[in-house]
Amino acid sequence: MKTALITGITGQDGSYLAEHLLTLGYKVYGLVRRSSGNNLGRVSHLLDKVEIVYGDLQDMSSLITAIEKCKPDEIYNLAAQSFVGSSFTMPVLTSSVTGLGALNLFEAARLTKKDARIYQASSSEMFGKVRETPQTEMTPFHPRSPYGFAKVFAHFAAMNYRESYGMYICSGILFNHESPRRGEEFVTRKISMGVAKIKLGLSKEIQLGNLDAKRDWGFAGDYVKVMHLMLQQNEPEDFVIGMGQTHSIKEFLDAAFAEIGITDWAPYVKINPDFIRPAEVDILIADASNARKKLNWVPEFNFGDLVRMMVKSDIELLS
Ligand code: NDP
Ligand code: GDR
Repeated sequence: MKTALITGITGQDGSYLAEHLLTLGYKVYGLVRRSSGNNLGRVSHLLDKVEIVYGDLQDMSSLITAIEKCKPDEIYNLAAQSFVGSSFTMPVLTSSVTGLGALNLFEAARLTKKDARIYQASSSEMFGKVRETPQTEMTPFHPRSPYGFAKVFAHFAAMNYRESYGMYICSGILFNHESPRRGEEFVTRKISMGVAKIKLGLSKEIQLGNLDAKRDWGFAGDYVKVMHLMLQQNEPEDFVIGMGQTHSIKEFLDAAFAEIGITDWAPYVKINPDFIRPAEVDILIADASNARKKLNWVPEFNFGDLVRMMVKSDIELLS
């Protein structure tokens, strides 16, 4: 039986990845940080199947202790301050957790379990002000937020630990992926939740920022499968993962409101300048042909399926 340690198990991806690895017969440990409230909501249904170890990416000794305890064959580093908007208000914390935190983990693994295979959650936000379209593994980075530059730091740290110490570390450069478990501050969930509230008469409007930005959106449940595949190759390699289709926020609104029979959503959407960022990533679109070819990765859910799933789930949740 293989053993995996997931940092960020309480997040969107962590919960889906834990389910996937349990299905594959893994012993799963999850690193959880201390909270004054309950941060185990997304994994509450798994608590009798996974083992929780307490620690924080900012505290290297807690990572060493966790790795010594779990002796993982595979480590999935999903923990991060992952919200781009908040990274502008908390740039130092974001850099410390999302950037230096990853380095703490690589160093802890090097010192205690150098042969563990490591997945690093890199991001399409590293492409930022894109130098070419679509983006591949070779596209240069130009991050546009503290979150973006923290992820670039972690990405290059991963590459250097691979090259300097021969460690098996892969970075998945994942484009946006969403689900009914997405945090409510992200635009897709904000819209699916807002549309559900409007449908149920609980709210009259959704307040948003820039509606012209375009993203390559997929389903998180599909994307966690590729994280596992990346760690099963003969040689470690970084991969771009996305659907290869881009849609604007306006198109997401079209599809989400269509689910409740509204074709003209303009009366329900207000622009609030508070949600406009100091710098924007205008358009992202992935060329994931390398992953499709080498990892045989085929996502099940398309953009329409995703929007439908999220709106339906929020209507059920609020009903
Ligand atoms: P979430 O924000 O849903 O989850 C983040 C996780 O990190 C949570 O479990 C959170 O714990 C944990 N965490 C935050 N700070 C710390 C810390 N200091 N120490 C330990 N754990 C911490 O993110 P997602 O699941 O959406 O994303 C997973 C990873 O993939 C992240 O690294 C993200 O940046 C990256 N990524 C995500 C993409 C996406 O579209 N979803 C695309 C590309 C990359 P708590 O529950 O206590 O807050
Ligand atoms: P993103 O996701 O920044 O791409 O990062 P988010 O959903 O926050 O924003 C996507 C786009 O929507 C625009 N937008 C708004 N965004 C939010 N959150 N709220 C709004 O009201 C709003 N109005 C318009 C944004 O300006 C942006 O252009 C996500 C995170 O999961 C990262 O961790 C991950 O690395 C990247 O995806 C890939």
